[in-house]
Amino acid sequence: MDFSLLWKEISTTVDQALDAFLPHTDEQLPKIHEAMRYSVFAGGKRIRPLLLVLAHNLFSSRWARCVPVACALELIHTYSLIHDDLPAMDDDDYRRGKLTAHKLYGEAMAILSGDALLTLAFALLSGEERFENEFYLAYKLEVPPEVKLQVIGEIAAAAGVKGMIAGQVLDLEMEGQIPDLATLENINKRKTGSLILAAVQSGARLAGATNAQIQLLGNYASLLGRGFQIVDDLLDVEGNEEKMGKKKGMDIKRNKATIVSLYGLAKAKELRDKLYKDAINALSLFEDDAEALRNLTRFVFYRDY
Ligand code: GRG
Repeated sequence: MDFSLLWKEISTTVDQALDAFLPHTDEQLPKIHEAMRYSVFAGGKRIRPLLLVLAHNLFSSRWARCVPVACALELIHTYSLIHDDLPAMDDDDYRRGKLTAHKLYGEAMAILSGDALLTLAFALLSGEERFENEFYLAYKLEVPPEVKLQVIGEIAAAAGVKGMIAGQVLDLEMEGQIPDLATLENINKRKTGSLILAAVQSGARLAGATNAQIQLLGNYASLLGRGFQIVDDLLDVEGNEEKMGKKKGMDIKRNKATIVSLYGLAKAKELRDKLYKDAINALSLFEDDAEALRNLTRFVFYRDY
């Protein structure tokens, strides 16, 4: 199948499932429900769900069972962006061309909607019974309980204080300082890389991959995570403002150290190109089965938004 059609199919299914799992605005507490929905449907690229499904598809084509996990990853990602945009963190007014959650709903509601998305993600992963709706039944996470528990644990660790939160804390603590490359790579690995790694490894695990195969894919995902962040840094200098839905130059304005500010544009691009080649090589074992994942890898490394 053509890659863009496959992307569309996966993201449409994930969006329909998210719509089914998120509380509706006509239920109690309409304001927070509206805020949660606003951020989840604000135009994200759905890269993490896509990674999960494509890693799964290397071993099995029954990707329907990935849907609850794909939704959980997107909910966690969305929560992290809502909190990252808050005045206490990056203090951004716009994301994806739209007002950020706290600008529209106020700071307290934005914090709570992020908290609610994070907890909803784990309710969804656990298969809590109120999700016995049409979507949950169609896309049930039918894997052995020990696999399910392992996936939940890995995603929790990736989002937690040794993963994404650690990265954010280290990032905040570095403000106004110039880190060396190893420090910066460590921040990026945790802040951006951990959820990407969890997406790829969970996808493989759900499909019944062996530990050795999951480890191998982990090498690929780590390279992808590093590349993802370098490209994010490059986009801040030369991305497409209209497509990104935000202004360039924010890292420079905030005096934020990035791979680009440390090494300059040319060296950052050299590193991106090297990581891209390494990531593609890391997939060679999977031959033709990894074609879709190669397409996504190319998009991540050379995207303009
Ligand atoms: C607040 C706990 C907490 C963590 C925040 C992820 C993060 C940590 C901060 C976001 C800062 C940032 C822009 C990091 C760069 C990598 C990244 C996550 C970019 C956005 O991801 P995309 O491009 O976003 O997948 P879309 O908009 O497509 O969903």
